[in-house]
Order: sequence, then structure tokens, then C-alpha cells
Amino acid sequence: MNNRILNCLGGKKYRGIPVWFMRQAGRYLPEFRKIRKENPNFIKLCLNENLSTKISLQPLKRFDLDAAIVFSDILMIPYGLGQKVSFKKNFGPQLKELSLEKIITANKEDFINQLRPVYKTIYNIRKKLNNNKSLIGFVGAPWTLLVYMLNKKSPKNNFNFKKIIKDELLAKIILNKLEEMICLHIDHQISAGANVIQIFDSWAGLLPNNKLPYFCYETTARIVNHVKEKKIPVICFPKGISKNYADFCSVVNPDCLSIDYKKNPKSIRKELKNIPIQGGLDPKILLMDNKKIKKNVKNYLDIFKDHPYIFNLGHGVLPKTKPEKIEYLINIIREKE
Ligand code: 1CP
Repeated sequence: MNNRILNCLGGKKYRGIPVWFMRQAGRYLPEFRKIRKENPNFIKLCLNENLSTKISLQPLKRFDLDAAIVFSDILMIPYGLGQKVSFKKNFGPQLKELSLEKIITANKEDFINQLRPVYKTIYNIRKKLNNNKSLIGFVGAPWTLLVYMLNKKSPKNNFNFKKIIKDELLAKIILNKLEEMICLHIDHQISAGANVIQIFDSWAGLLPNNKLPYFCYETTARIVNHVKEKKIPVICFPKGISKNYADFCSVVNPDCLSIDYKKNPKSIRKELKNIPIQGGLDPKILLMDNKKIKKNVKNYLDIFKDHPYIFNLGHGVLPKTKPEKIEYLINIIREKE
């Protein structure tokens, strides 16, 4: 098989390092910005299967990437559960009041019907994608979704666990429902053609250490087991808990750990002997000159030269990134630079 990502995750010997980027379809690409300008409603855009297919494939038209990721959002799950979501310019996501009753009584059929265009998009992408490329489906982890649903906006400024989780029992009820719906959303993405799943726990770093097992590890572990039963590899990105990556992996045992830019790559290489690793490079490096980019990329390649490694960043591509820098980075990976 000449699919670099699947070979790497399957622990097989493969030629060449696989590479893709979180947020590879997005605001740094002028062709995305053009479509976005004409489509001010972001959720509607995610549910437009023709445009979403086109956007997902935009980065693959430009660059020699090993995977497409479906153009969608982690907040499609709260949306599917009946909590209104919108995206405001220079502010980010805004969620409306959460109705516990709506969430608890949400049924699977209505949920799937609302999200069906996402699965159609995946089906369309798969038809257009060469077999040597992976198609990544994704979900937000229960904790990260819970944060958006209760906080109703990005928690990047002023997050306080006790203030948001006033009632732990209530939080646990929502978390259970999320776990169920996340598994359902994954199942449908796989049936539509996704052959790798990534779980984004972008706000794991907001959890106090003593809350990590319940709110992050254990719920993620059940989802990972669910995906593994389907023989589909699963990559976990529990951002911001770099000191606890080894603990996370011992409970969750994902097929691959995606590390953030704060983690020292040498130390993770020592801590994890048996789990493939993805990512790590600080997205800000791509705003620098080529010499600095090369030095930093080579550093990661050197540290992981004897370990199954997927090249990626330690978070999403920044909107200010010039597309030429992505191309330059891929040329380093492909040994053309
Ligand atoms: O033009 C715009 O304003 C839209 C920007 C945008 C894009 C391109 C948003 C709003 N979402 C997306 C697409 C998206 N989101 C993808 C598919 C495209 C790709 O990766 O190529 C994926 C995988 C996501 C995942 C996502 N959404 C995460 C997890 C990854 C991460 O960045 O940590 C999170 C936290 C979100 C929520 C979200 N959606 C959009 C924004 C700006 C945010 C972050 C808000 C915040 O800072 O809290």
C-alpha cells in the first residue's frame, strides 16, 4: 500500500514522511477567502456539500499533501443537537442558550439528518481523491464541546472551571450525551469514506489536573475504543496538557498522538516509545524566513527519524501564513529543498 499515513499508523515501513496540516483548508488561502466572502453564514457553508467539497480539495490542488480533511467544524455537533451556533468576524463562535431538555431528548435520526451534508461532502471528496491519499474525518472531544456549549463563546480569555462547571452532575449528563453523538458522527463519517479520524481536544489544557481523568482521558478512551473496533486509525490532539501526554496515552492508547507546539519534541520521543507521533512545529515558524523554517523543520525530522512520525504543526495554520511557505515546507519533507 502506498498510503503514507496509513502505513505510518500501521507501524509498517514506508518511504517518505507523511504530511498534512491542521486548518489546511482555511483563511490563509485566497481561494477560500473568496468563497467565504460570498458565503457569510459559516454553518450554511459547512452544510453546502458542493462548496465544502471544493474547499476541502483546495489545498490538495496546490500542494503535495498526504491527506484531505473534510471542511466542517467541531461545533457542528452542538448545532446538530439544536443549540444555535454562528461565527462573528473578529470574535469567533457564538452559541445561543443551551436547552438541557433539547439535548437530552435529541434523537439520533434528527441529528444525522441535520449533519447529512457533511457525510455527502466526505463521499464526494473520496470519489475525487487518489487512493494514496487519506481522508480525515474529525470530531471535537466531549470536553472541548462542553466548554463551547456552556461558555457559549471561545474560552481563550478568562476561563474558570468552577464558574463554568457550576453543577458537575449536569455537566456529566451533557458529556454522556456528547459521547454518544460523537460516536454516531464518527460512524457516519467512516461509512461515507473517512479512513482516519482525528479527535480535537483543543481546550484539554483548561482542565485542572485532578479533573483530567474524568473529563478528558476516560471519555476520550471510550470513543477511541469505539473507532478502533471499526479498524480505523484514530489520532488524538489533547492540546495544552503536554506534561500529561504520557498519562493520556496510557489511558487512551490512541493510534497516534498529535503534539502541540509547547511540547519539547525530544522529551516526547523519550516518553512514548510505542505510539506514532504527529505534529509539533509552532505555526508561527511559518511566518519566518525560509532559513529559519528549514532549521526548525529539520529539527523535528531529525528527532523523529527513527520513529513513526506524521509531519504537521502544533496547532492550525495561521491566517497570516503565505501559501508559498507551506509549499516550501512540503518541499523540505519531500527532500526537494
Ligand atoms: O472564515 C472564518 O471565519 C472561518 C474560520 C474557520 C474555519 C476555516 C472556522 C471557525 N472553522 C474552520 C474549519 C475547521 N475547523 C476545520 C476544517 C478545515 C481544515 O482543518 O482544513 C477543522 C478541522 C476545524 C476544527 C476546529 N474548530 C477546532 C479544533 C482545532 C483547533 O483549532 O483547535 C476548533 C477549536 C474549532 C472552533 C472554531 N471554529 C472556527 C474558529 C475560528 C474556531 C476557534 C475559536 C476559538 O478560538 O475558540
